[in-house]
Amino acid sequence: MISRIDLRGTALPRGGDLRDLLPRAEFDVEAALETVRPICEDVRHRGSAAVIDWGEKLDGVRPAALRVPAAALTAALEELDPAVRAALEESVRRARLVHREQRRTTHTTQVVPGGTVTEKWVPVGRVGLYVPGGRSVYPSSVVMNVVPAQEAGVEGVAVSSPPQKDFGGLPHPTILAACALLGVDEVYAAGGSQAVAMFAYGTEECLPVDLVTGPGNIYVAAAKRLLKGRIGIDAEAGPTEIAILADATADPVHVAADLISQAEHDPMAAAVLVTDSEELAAATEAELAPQIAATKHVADRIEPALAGSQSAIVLVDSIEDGLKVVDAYAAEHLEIQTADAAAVAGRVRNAGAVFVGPYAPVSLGDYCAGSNHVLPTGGCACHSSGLSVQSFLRGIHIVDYTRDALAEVAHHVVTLAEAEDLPAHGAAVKARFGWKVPQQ
Ligand code: HSO
Ligand code: ZN
Repeated sequence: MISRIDLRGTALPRGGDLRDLLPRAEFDVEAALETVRPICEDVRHRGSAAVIDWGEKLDGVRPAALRVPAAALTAALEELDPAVRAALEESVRRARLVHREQRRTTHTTQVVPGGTVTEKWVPVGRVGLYVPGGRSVYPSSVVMNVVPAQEAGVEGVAVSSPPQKDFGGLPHPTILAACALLGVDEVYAAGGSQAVAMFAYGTEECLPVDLVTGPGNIYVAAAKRLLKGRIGIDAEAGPTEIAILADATADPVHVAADLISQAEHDPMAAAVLVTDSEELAAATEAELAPQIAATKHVADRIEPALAGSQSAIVLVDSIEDGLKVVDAYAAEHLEIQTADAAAVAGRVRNAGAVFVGPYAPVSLGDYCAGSNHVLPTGGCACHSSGLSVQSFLRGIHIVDYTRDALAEVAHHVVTLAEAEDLPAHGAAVKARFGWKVPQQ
């Protein structure tokens, strides 16, 4: 069911040419722009009423209220299964350990005596965190968005998740419980592009935010693209993907299980095994069928995901070549299941997150490793990072120079200004020294 791509026996092409040989999901955000544009415009003009109307139309339920009442949040936490609560608490505890260490400290560089540049890290004022609630409901994504925002010191944290038919038009109760657990009391029953527009433009009930983060479907990604600039965004998350770089020492039972685990998200999800071992490829193929037969979500997600052109077993001549392939692919999640996995992992340059060795499956990272699971997809890992405290901070340079320190460098500023044909720039310096360039 999963196809093979055989790259053995030839020199691998470089860069983009290699990437073109590899499987990848189609995720045409551009095409979805036309769908979301009128929705975003409607929210801009009609505010909360438009968000509610679009919720009714697209999520099939009219939210009773856009802002989730405090009592519903408290009730959801009280009614949460104690085992789920304990697991979420452990997930939060571990995520806080990791994200707390990502905080940046203010640093002052003395460039010259009397001339300093201080980089001050300031949290974004207000953020809107989007938590999907369509095919699946992910309270873990509440943790992965809220924890870095809180650790960064963001004061205004708002969460939005689609209204659910089965829960009277409120977001799913485990989403509400996770928000309550994390102390987030501003939660909206809005999904899709209307939620992103609500955050961007603000409505009667929701003040506009500065930054929107979180995964979502193609309409969420399209709304982020449309409204980027007015708001900051983290990334346009596409379907999830797992790549596994494995050699003959890998256990095919683990490899198959891990491929299936991410295929479980979405029929568009990508599962890619890169291996130099024909035996492992064959054993993994043999493992897939019985493992798939024993799980859920088979016909609607796992089978189409694995059979789709976005998934494959890629055969390479060596792990060395495998490294080139996984770097070209730049997976959201990359597992290294080889002999000396740590050394191989240390050489990876492009991946959202790397999982090392036999006991670090992606599912650990999805929930309880302490790492973040909001990661760059679609090859964006070659230029972007996953969500972190840094995503919620801005570094502001504070430039503080005395008269003497400015005088020392003034001639260089004037020279560069003249070289750029911007004499008024130079004049702004000369004005401070009787309209002359200070003598060195
Ligand atoms: N693997 C998904 C995150 C997730 N998995 C949530 C389970 N729940 C994208 O990183
Ligand atoms: Zn997952």
